[in-house]
Amino acid sequence: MSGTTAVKAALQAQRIETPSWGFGNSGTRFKVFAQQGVPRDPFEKLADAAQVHAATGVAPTVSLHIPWDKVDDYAALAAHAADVGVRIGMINSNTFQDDAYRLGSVAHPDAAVRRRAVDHLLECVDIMDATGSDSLKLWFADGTNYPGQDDIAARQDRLAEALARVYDRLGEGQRMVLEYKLFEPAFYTTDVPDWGTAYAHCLKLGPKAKVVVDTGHHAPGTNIEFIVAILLREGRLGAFDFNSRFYADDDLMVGAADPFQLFRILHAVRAGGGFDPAAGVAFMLDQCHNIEPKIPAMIRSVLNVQEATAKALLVDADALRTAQLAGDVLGANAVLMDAYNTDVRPLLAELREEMGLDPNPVAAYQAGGYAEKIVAERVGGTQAGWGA
Ligand code: LRH
Ligand code: MN
Ligand code: MN
Repeated sequence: MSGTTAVKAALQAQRIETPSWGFGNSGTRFKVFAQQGVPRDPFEKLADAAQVHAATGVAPTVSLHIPWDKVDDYAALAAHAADVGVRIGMINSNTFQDDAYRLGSVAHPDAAVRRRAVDHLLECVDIMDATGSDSLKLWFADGTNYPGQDDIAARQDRLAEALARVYDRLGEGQRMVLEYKLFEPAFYTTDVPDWGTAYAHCLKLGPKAKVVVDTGHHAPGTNIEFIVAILLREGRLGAFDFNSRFYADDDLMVGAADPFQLFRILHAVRAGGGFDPAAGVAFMLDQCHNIEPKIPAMIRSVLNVQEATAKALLVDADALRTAQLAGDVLGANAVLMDAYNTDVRPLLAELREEMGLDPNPVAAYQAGGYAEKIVAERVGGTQAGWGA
């Protein structure tokens, strides 16, 4: 295989998962701007996600968030997904929006609240069974706001106990991925604030527990590619939640704030063998589009990941190794920058034509008439998440 053929094959094999909540209305705590034509239920969210897949050819799965995507019949939801041309991806749990969780969920000091949270997580595994999803994504808003509010280590014990209960419930071919976040909504301590804490819990649980790297969940200046390299080396990188980070957890289009960082992260993925499907790394978007139209923004995000992936795949690995081993600092850096500075859009356009797709997915979507159709048909779309 020529170099270009191999790069195209890897790009065609990459899968980028879209989040159901990214298709609903979204905003900040100051204002949610309603848009016309947004989905009114999970079925319509899947239909919108199918548009992203139809335009890009690489987004065949959709993450659900429970209870935002609660339905009576999950098998029917999975069947609908298949009908419109997608599949159910990860099941995201939600232990942060009930009044009961004021002091936390699985790390709450009251055993009754912890039980309620664990019951929800077990219900999410039932939903995995019903939809054919293979992954449970766990993010906990648990933490404290004030020094002395609770015992830091005791909260870790409670968290570990809950995780073990859910881990034991996982069936054949199912796994859990644990997401960390530095702060928010808790401001003093967060119970899973960083990759080290997530990794320590996963290590104790067993091989079906992996870490999720949400690119918006770090302190400014954190070297995310280093984290990626370490987790891949340990076989514990489960997934990415991609989004941009201008200031904190912005959840805007991936690659918008810092496309070079996205390239560096994906270069670390490639260097660690993370593009090999056997590595089991899921590439997901975790975004909410506040002011821009949802479906084209999601398509743009998929393209941003693809473009950064293409650049990472174009890094001349042999030349890089030679320069590294020779201690050629500038030469090694130049190999990386040559790949980053390559315009990969013609290559991706060519690949899409080979896949029978329009070379310009955003334009193809806009010309297709779907946006006008949903504006005409849908009245009263739902909010992405909080308050839905
Ligand atoms: C938390 C988070 C997590 C949630 C999603 C809606 O900030 O990144 O992944 O499930 O946002
Ligand atoms: Mn996330
Ligand atoms: Mn987040």
